[in-house]
Amino acid sequence: MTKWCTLILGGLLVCTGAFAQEKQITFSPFSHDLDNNDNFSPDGKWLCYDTRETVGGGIENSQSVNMVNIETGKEIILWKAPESIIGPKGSETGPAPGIGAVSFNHAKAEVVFIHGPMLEDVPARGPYDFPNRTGGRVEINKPGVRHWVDMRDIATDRDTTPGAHRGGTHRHEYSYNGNRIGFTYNDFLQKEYDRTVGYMEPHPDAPEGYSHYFAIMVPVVPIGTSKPGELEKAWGDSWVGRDGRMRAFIGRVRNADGETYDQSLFVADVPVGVDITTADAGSATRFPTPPKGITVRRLTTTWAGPIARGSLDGKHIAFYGKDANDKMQVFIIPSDGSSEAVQATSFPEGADLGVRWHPSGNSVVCLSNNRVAAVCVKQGSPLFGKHVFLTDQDGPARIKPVLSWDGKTLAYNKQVPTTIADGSIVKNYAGADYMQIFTLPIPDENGDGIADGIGQ
Ligand SMILES: [Ca+2]
Repeated sequence: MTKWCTLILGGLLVCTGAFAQEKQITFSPFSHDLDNNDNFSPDGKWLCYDTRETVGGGIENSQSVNMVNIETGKEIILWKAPESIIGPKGSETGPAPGIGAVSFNHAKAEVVFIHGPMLEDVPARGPYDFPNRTGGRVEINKPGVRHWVDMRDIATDRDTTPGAHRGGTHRHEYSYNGNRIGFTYNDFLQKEYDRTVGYMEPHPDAPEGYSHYFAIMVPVVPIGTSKPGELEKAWGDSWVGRDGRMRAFIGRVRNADGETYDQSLFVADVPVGVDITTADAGSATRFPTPPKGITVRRLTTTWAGPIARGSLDGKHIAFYGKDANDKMQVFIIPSDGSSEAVQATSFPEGADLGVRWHPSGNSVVCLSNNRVAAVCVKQGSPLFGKHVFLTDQDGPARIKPVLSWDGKTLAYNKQVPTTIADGSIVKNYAGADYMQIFTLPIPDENGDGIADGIGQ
């Protein structure tokens, strides 16, 4: 790779590669938020996103989930609620419904996303809130036809409907084979419990009108009541491997002293044959329990967070830990716990959120100091832990990176000036630039999943 070195003020010699040109994909006057999810369609031609931060803050004011063709720039609204209430979270009447955090199913032409209460349900359910949202699903060939994924049932005079939940599911993520959806969960009936991790499956016994049967995956105890080794909170979860058998997560766990806590990396094992209907859906006084056959393993004993990501081959988990200088870096650990975690990045400014695996399992992409980096994490390679920056560090923050399933294209968000037909620049509800989507080819001439320039 050609390298250019520039003498800048202060006498530092800065060497940068010849970066591939980043390409702006969206230009329309609203926000396009990738949310660092499974945003690429299986064929790599489309990116799904939500429109939060257009008319109000957060997912609660996102009015639609859309997709854009990365070659033509054509944008399609997949689902938009007929009516919305816009405003800050916390009022009695709104906001609602709140639609966002969308992900593609790799195995079927559909997307899944967070859906808060429809306006007609707000008087009974209340407005959008963490424990007041479920999954919506749209087939991409039938935009505007929304299916409900999971049932919410908050009755207190009887047991919760089997296969339903009593709160909120979010960060829905299909397993690669499409058989399961993992998610983070907040209970509404028993708020003494913190969030935990669950999964759902299409099932003939799923509640009527809903496609999936719900269960929690990770047992937790009420906040402040844990004994040593018990979990009070599970989050930051992601599938490891292709078939939904392992889910990595960050757990808040009570230490041996019975008083302090750790926050570490865990894995839940969910064998393919687990019968999800053996889960207890709970009641107003009984917290849901996982189906029989799920086990939870602790993988690390030092700080980990706020998210873990599993490799597609199921062999490794990438997560954030702290380096010797207390900076957040990306670490890699075998998913079977056969050896200790190894620090993969050593960025002076630390690694920022958004780590994603290359499908080869040989590298990850992450952010540091407003640059996107590709980092070799191939086991046994002399390049392990070495990186190449794919972008410079100029301009608005690059955030929420995602990789296509063939590993050839990177996409991410930047807030940039948006111009409309009369030449004027338009801003969002808060006077800020709209979020737009950019792509960048991953330079990898020999196709081994290790970006050109690493180690040079
Ligand atoms: Ca290569």
